[in-house]
Amino acid sequence: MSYIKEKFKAKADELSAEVKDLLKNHGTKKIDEVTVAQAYQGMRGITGLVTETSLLDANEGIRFRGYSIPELREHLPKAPGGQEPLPEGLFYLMLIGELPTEADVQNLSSVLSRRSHVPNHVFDAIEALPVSTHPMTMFTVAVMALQTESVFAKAYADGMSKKDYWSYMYEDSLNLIARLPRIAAYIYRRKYKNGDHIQPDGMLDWAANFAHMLGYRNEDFKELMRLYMVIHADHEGGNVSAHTTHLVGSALSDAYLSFAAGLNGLAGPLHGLANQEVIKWILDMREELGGGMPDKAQIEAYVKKTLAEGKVVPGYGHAVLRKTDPRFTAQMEFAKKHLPDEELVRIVWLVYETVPDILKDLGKVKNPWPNVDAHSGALLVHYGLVEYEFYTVLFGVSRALGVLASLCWDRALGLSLERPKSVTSEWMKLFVEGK
Ligand code: CMX
Repeated sequence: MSYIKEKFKAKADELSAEVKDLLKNHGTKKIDEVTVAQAYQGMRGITGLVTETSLLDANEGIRFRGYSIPELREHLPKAPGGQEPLPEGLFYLMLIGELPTEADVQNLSSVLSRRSHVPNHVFDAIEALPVSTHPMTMFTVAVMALQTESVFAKAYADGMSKKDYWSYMYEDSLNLIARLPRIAAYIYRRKYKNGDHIQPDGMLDWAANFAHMLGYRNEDFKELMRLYMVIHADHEGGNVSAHTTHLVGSALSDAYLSFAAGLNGLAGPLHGLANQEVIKWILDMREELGGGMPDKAQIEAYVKKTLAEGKVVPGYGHAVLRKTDPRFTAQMEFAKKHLPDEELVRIVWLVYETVPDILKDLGKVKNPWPNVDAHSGALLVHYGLVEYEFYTVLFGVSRALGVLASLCWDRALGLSLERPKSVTSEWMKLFVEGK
């Protein structure tokens, strides 16, 4: 067994014993109550899930095992000559619960590189779809095609013991993370670059190799991919992609089935697809205003028009956050350092100065501040990745790190099949009448 796997097992055994105690001694303690509104309105604010990898504070934003995004940018190992954290390091942190050393990260990078082979039938499955298919659909189909490689599913069919679930889930998770950049890059090159594919470079780290296979050689773009893969990886357990992966995994579906389900949630416009919606919205605005840099009054008028048409302003608002998303701020800092004069970036910043006040004035929007999706498109366009329909695939590759680390924990802790109770509106009416 690899030392990282051994370390995970030791940590999991320790926490499993503590959870057993918690359940034995405090299992009946209430941690929350549920209102009628919460049952109808997306279960907002109900504490009802356990996720080890990260925790979201409404004002401070996300913390991965206690570390904020600025802290991760400072403490996680970097590529030689680089300044952004390596996503392999974040995966290690989420899985093990401790900051990795440089050697841990290098080790994980080479483990992923060794496991990255994608069987041909996966590419055939992608090729079977029309080129016009949305890249997220191609991505999910490819992950489903890769399910043939699940060692968890095979071991389950062969009759594995409950105590081994974690081990096979760990193997599947690493294998899947290792293969995703190749699959995503294949989809990109097939759809937008006439099928002119680029072979992986085993000397590069996971994110830099992804940038390379997409066709971007620029060192700053590799840095952007490292940062992008870190900040999109996890956002505690209740968001649609994480919750779906966890829910489907609770049926003992393997990592491929569970992650593909999570990706389908990420593909929704209120979740991950918002990153393509934002840049589309900005480009449409610029075109409608005749091109060039709009001024604040023009942006204000365009935002009001969007709202009057009954649409949301993409990239703004959040179900849990109540302040500017630190993932937005991290991208803003990257842009200030690397591309401060990029017009699209300056538009993003001017939108940031304009939108919150308008949303506040509506009186119903709980969070008028930008989320992670408000900034990413402008950075990607700058480096030439203009095909915005592809952006949610990038989000998905990153999200795998968090949801698959969580899935390993789910099986290691022996979490149960998820099955909350639902009621009908008839039941609700009788309940409020006290019947
Ligand atoms: N523009 C316009 N109206 C908005 C809004 C926005 N950006 N954000 C919220 N509102 C509206 C809601 O549509 C809702 O209106 P109704 O009462 O008429 O239905 C009202 O304000 C209250 O909503 P809320 O409680 O503030 O927000 P929710 O928790 O229901 O929804 C979210 C959160 C993210 C879906 C919502 O803010 C939104 O639609 N934002 C735009 C899409 C987006 O950027 N999504 C990406 C989120 C991050 C991610 O997951 O990737």
